[in-house]
Amino acid sequence: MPGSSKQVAFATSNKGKIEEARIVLSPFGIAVRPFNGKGLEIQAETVSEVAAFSAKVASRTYRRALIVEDAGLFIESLHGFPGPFSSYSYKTLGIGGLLSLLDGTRSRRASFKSAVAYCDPAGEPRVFEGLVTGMISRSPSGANGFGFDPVFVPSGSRRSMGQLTLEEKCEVSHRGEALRKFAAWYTESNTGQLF
Ligand code: ITT
Repeated sequence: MPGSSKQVAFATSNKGKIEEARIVLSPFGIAVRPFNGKGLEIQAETVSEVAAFSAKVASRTYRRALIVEDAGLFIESLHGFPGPFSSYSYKTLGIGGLLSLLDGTRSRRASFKSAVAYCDPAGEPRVFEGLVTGMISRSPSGANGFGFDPVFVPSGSRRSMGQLTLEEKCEVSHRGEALRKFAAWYTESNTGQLF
């Protein structure tokens, strides 16, 4: 029912993702309910496969409709690393370790990819993708956002995502794009709880 208010459960352990989803989805009249039950995460080459699998398993396990989002940082000169290993790389290498891997490399081009997967207990997952291209800076700057934001400078920006407000980040980010695609479908579809 277009124009009506809906809500969606977002299964994630990352509070930053919840904040960003609220910023992007509230103008569509979609309220975000954090849900602590993401379940299994497979290792796969694409964020879409990971998100689709997690959403399907979690929706069946918890018997509820929900979204899951998987994201990763893909660095060209490292052949796409950390990509699907972004979460693990952030926890182990950290920002400093990632910058060391780029010492002496000429190209610092990179992109963030996001996949938002929606699934209900009886259905198959629907996946919405987003991408932002940019560069890895030589040193971190800014304290906003999370993860690798302080070293990622989106194309056309002079500031890192860590220096952008969350609203500015969401206008250009991979997650913002994927969530807006999800919202366009969700507001028009018959699915989702009205409140
Ligand atoms: P959930 O799986 O519980 O949702 P997570 O933080 O583990 O939370 P991902 O596996 O999707 O989420 O994210 C992989 C990592 O990629 C994440 O931990 C960050 O280090 C990095 N990352 C993803 N999106 C990012 C963003 O918008 N800004 C900065 N770093 C990001």
